[in-house]
Amino acid sequence: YALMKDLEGAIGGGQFELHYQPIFSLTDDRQTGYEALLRWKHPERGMIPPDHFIPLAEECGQILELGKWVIERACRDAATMEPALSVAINVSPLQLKSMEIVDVLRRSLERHGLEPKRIEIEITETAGISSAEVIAVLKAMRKLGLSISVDDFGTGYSSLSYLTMLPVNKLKIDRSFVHDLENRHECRALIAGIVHTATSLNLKTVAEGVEDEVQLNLLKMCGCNFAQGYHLGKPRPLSANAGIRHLSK
Ligand code: G
Ligand code: G
Ligand code: MN
Ligand code: NA
Repeated sequence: YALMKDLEGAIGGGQFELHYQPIFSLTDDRQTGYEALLRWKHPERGMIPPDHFIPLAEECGQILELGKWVIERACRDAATMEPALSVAINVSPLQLKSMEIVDVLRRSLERHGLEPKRIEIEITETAGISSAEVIAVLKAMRKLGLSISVDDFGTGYSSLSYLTMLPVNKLKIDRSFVHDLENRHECRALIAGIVHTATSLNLKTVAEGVEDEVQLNLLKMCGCNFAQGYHLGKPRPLSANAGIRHLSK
């Protein structure tokens, strides 16, 4: 695996960057923050998407180093944004196995004078998610004042019992459900069900992958709280994002 070898020098070589995709409140159409999305600018192969290199980084253990870089850079960038905006950081399940990530987060927040509520942590539903180690790490993050979201909700782990054990704040509804919202009655029922479940558990919902106005309006009808997607804003480098945006009516 040539790519796996290239990963080793890529952090030091400044080959990674974060792009930011805006997230909006569906209650008042105001932007509430961004999701930070990692990009690898490979010197020979050009832009490599995270779906390709995150699994490699997880396999060779580099994900811990890379994950620290992402946290530090996202906090640095968040400190330059409007104080009303928060930044959501994706973390690999492997980063949640040790308390070290909590220290990394605490130090980055302090270094950049950032209020903890400005940072959200996105975790994915995986088999190990309700292990004692992971629960302890997530609780420590919450104690720091960070918010926790479950990414790709509805596609992963089959048992929902973890929701009663994990200290989470938000569910991010996977874009596959949003994609079929217009054509498939079942998807609308599913999203309404997720929103209902979230509300009963005192959680907020974020819809991902919103690609048109029809989807946006259906999501509002379902009572979804937040949304992101190409229709609302594509992931862009920090320099391209300025100020708080509103959805134009
Ligand atoms: O950026 P893109 O839309 O291609 O993202 C593809 C996948 O890569 C998503 O599932 C996203 O959660 C994941 N991803 C993006 N940035 C990061 C990151 O910084 N860390 C981890 N662990 N995953 C990321
Ligand atoms: O799994 P996660 O939610 O972290 O994945 C985010 C991924 O979704 C990124 O790769 C991002 O580029 C992609 N994405 C963001 N908005 C849209 C959208 O409207 N449509 C599609 N197909 N992908 C999107
Ligand atoms: Mn995500
Ligand atoms: Na997702």
